[in-house]
Order: sequence, then C-alpha cells, then structure tokens
Amino acid sequence: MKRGSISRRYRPALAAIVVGVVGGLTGDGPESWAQAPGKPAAVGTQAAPVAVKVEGEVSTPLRLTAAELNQFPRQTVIARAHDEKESRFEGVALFDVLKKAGLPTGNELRGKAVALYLVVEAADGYRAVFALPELDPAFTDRVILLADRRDGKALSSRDGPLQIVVPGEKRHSRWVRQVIALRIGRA
Ligand SMILES: Nc1nc2c(c(=O)[nH]1)N[C@H]1C(S)=C(S)[C@@H](COP(=O)(O)O)O[C@H]1N2
Ligand SMILES: [Mo]
Repeated sequence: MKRGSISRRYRPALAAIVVGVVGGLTGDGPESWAQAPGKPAAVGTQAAPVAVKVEGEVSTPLRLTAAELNQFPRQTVIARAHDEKESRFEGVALFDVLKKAGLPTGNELRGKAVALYLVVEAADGYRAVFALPELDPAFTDRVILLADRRDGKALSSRDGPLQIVVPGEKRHSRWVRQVIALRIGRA
C-alpha cells in the first residue's frame, strides 16, 4: 500500500465523523448518523422536564412540560400577593388543567363527584387543599391560577416556576409556591 492511499481512503470517513459531531450538536442530522458509533446524544432531543403532574382519582393522569402547559388558554389575574403588592399574574386556570385530566365539571360535579378534592403539592412538601367547586366556572367567577409569570417576568426561583394564585383570598396560605403536583383525592 502506497503512502497517501490510506489517508485518501479514510478522508470520507473523517469528514463523516466531523459532520456527524456537528450534526449531533445541532440535532438536525439525517437518521443515518444515529448509527455512527460513539455519536454524542443530540442536544435538544432529550425529553423535556415535567413541570407539573396531575395524579390520583383522575381518568387521565398527566405529566405536563412547560411547553404543554403553554398550550392551555392563557389567563391573567390581578391580585395582591403576600408582600401586599398588587401584581399581574399570568398562567393557566387550574380548572382547565384538571378538566384535561378528565375531572367532572359543571353539572357532573354532584353526587359522588362532589366528594373529590384537589391537593396542590410543592417541592418543599407543603400542601394545600381546594374543593373542586372552588375552581369550576359553573360555580364561581373567581379564577384560581397556576401562574408562571408575575408583572411580565417569569416567577422567581423562590416562588416558581409555578405558583398558585388565589385572588381575593384574605390570607395567603393557599398561594402554594414551587408547585410540582396536583393530586385528586376522594373524601
Ligand atoms: N411551597 C410553599 N408554599 C407556600 C408556603 C410554604 O411554606 N411552602 N407557605 C404559605 C403561606 S402560609 C403563606 S402566608 C405564603 C407566604 O408567601 P411569601 O413567603 O411569599 O410571603 O406562601 C404560602 N405558600
Ligand atoms: Mo402564612
């Protein structure tokens, strides 16, 4: 074998490795690159982290990413937070999320269904209970929010990424910060 023929033979393979690595980093390479040995995991293709789970006595348990939460109708609520400042909170209605999980609503919310309750769970283990009629627009005009923004900015890491906003409530013990799960129980 002559000198030089080896490098010529391996040149396309080398080029493929270089392109493969770059393609891996940008995550947009053709499928065939997926077979390249030692190929790094493509950035941006890992499953997105779950922002909130809906569990318990529901027909459709949910594990929602932030992007999936964004698909629900966005709602704005003006409310006075515990620091006494009136703020503009944005997020999704707790009701809409629970409805997606298959909870009874409106005129279905009677009989055995009216014994269901929601426990909002936080990252620090804090928990607060809501009765379903407190959340249902057939029962009340008050919108209880699963908020992700306050005055146009993402919530602080102390309050968020997700916080319950209960407009008009005179005490703030149910304004659960760092919400991670919505669990439905039956009394
Ligand atoms: N995750 C979590 N949320 C929570 C609490 C808590 O201890 N943990 N305390 C509650 C209580 S009793 C009140 S009065 C308010 C306090 O809000 P602040 O800490 O922003 O003043 O948050 C509520 N939400
Ligand atoms: Mo409190």
